Amino acid sequence: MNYKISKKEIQEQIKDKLTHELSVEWQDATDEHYYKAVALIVRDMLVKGRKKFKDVAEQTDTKNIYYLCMEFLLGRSLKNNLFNLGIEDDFRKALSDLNVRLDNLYEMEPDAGLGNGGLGRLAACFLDALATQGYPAMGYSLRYEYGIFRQKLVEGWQTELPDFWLPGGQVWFQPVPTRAVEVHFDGFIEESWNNQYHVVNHKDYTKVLAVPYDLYVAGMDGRGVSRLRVWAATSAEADFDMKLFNGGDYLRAMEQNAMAEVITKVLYPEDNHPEGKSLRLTQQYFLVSATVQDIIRRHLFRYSTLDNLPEKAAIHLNDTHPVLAIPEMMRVMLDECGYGWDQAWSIVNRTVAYTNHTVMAEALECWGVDLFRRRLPRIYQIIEEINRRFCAEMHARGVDGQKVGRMAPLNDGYVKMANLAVVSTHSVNGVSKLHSEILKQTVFQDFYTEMPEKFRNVTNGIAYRRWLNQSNPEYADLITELIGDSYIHNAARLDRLLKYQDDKAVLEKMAKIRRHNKERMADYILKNNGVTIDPDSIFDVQVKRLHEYKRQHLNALDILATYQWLRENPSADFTPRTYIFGAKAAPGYYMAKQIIQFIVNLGNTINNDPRVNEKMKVVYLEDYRVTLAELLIPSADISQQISLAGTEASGTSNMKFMINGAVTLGTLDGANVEIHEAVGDENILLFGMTTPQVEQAKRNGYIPGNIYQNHPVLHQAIDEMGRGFGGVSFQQISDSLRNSDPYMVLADFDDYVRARKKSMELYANSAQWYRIGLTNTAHAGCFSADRSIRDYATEIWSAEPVPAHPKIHIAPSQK
Ligand code: 26Q
Repeated sequence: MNYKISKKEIQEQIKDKLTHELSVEWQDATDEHYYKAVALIVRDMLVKGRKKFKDVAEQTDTKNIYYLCMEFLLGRSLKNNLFNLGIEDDFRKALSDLNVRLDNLYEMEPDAGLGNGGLGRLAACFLDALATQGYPAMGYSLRYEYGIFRQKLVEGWQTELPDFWLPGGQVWFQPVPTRAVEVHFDGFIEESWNNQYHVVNHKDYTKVLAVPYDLYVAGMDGRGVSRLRVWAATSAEADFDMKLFNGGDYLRAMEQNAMAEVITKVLYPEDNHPEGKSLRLTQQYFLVSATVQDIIRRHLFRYSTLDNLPEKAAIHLNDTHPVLAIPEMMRVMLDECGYGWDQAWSIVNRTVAYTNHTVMAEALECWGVDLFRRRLPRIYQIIEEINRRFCAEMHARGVDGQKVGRMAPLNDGYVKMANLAVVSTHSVNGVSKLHSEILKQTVFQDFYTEMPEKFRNVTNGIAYRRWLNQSNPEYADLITELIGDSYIHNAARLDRLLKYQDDKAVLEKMAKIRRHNKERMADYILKNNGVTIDPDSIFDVQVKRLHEYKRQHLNALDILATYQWLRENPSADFTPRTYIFGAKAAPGYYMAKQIIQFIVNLGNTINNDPRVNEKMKVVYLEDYRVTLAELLIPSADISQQISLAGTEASGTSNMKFMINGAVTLGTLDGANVEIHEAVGDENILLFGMTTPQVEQAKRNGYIPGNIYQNHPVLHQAIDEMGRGFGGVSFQQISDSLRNSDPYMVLADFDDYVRARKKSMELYANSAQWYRIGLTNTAHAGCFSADRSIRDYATEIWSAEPVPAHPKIHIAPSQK
């Protein structure tokens, strides 16, 4: 597909959009107007590109991929689309003639923060890769009016502000009211028999209307375009409302509206910690019911039967959050399409696959049966039948009763979402090699013994064109200068960098670029934190959601111990270091919020202590989000990936840092294991227990108090933590470390300190440091989302991309 557009065309289009859609003349328009005008032009191009792509997909009868996820953490769209379509320079020049700077327009765009962290960002990266690889794909999600909250730190304490992103963000979304569908809740089920047909009647239900909004994501070179369809909830009772209005019952009419609209009002900000809230269940069913109806409508329109659904469509469940798609598909096939159970079940099973993103038992979703049955009576009945048949089959196979209970979708008064997912899908995968192995040995062990053929691994990947080319353009240019630009399509080619490992000139250029990126970051920090940092210091970065298992407090504890030591030895030899944190905590996660405040207050103390503050600085970045990650990651020297082994499913920022040439300081957890395999011992700083060692230590009876008693450095640090900083005591964190230390911070402490010291030695020799960095970039190719998507396509979806198609000129003026 060719998206070439002349400067003159761009300028005409912009003026046209400004006048006709934004009601402002170009001479009077602000950057915000220009941003919206450009976004609308790009959107038009994408809509046309998608149409062409869809036409080719249909002509070639290519399988469709449907990716269901409660979260898509998109960040900004404008730069990504201009870059992928290869028209960024054209727009830059056209705007410059109008005295407008494209880079200023980028800043006008709010992040679409429709996700919490890793899982939602992965979904966004996959849309890019699906398009680039040429798979016709749709993501399905919800149009939250408020995305992930904006974090404000008040005296170190996290407070949450609403993220009303729609005013600047909605230009990317095209409403499609003709495709709205109804979703039904509550009520009761009436069953009867009519000529041997089982008739199911859902009575007295509450109707909610799901209205789709579509956003398009261009793949590299615009070969393919992915569509993300998000559903907004609104009252389905328009005429009923009118009756109420006319009858004077204004308030009741408004109330009904508000009740419907609350469903897609806000993203739940808890990750890895589900709570059984009724509204969350409502959101989940709302997503899957609208989505399943949409998929089935599309399929029937084209094929007039669902018999061939598994050949023509793959439906992917990103975690258990959309798992109710399974009973919903069964409902539509049984109650509305006249299928019998066995045939419907076979179709569903062969169409749907599931990815797990967590190993922690407490993060597995389950719903109390009472709530579930009341809200979703028909879906509950279907789950009961799935459960009955599954248990019968297992009993018939001679499986032990207790084991059947552990695997059952319904057990102990709960709907077990992960069990429902494994029972009902043809494929279950983890997101890194280690994680996929752990799944088979722990949470899904029973299933693995009964149905080993379902289990796979697909290691996560990143949209590296965003994370390398767009966010670190100078480094990307250097790479292109050295090895050409084929790596932009084929990340594996990055390995051609290896031959420059010992090229002093190249390593010096790399150092210069890093230094430049660090200066940019230092400017941001001065402006936002009021802290001056030294761009020559080591930038040691830990950014991710705040969770005890991710062990930000291990990092902080070492900073405190280092501070104590430097305070006593102010003239000691110490390479200056800037410790950078960024993390949001779930609003109700009290311990996590205390850890944030501990880091902030400790940082203030250190930054203001003249004995040490030439050597160490601690910066807590407020409101860490996609756009801030894009600024920060290219400036990092060290990537902290320090979760307790066996707890982080994969991690994906580890891959983003790596491709930008940072050195991983991490445990053998998640995808760090594969990063280590890729780069070798010399190019990573590993520390800490391995997963089997963690298990062994737990079996031996881990007693953190013993370590505390016998370790003067830790003892002193934990005691000072308890006494507090900035007038706040952090007794609860210090008590937890001494008494239970569930994530074994104390056990891994010494080795962490050792690895961090080693990083200082390596950094001292610049050529050595950048040699490691370049080697990391060279081996990062296997962590591209393109590769992940090809793995999904071949191993799970049995899907082929659309064949390369003829180049077709589309210009926005050719309407
Ligand atoms: C569930 C029910 C109710 C409310 C919230 C949730 C919920 C929401 C988000 C549960 C979990 C999440 C997000 C999980 C997540 O981001 N997991 C991360 O997924 C990444 C992509 O695979 C991995 O790299 C990370 O290791 C994993 O932690």
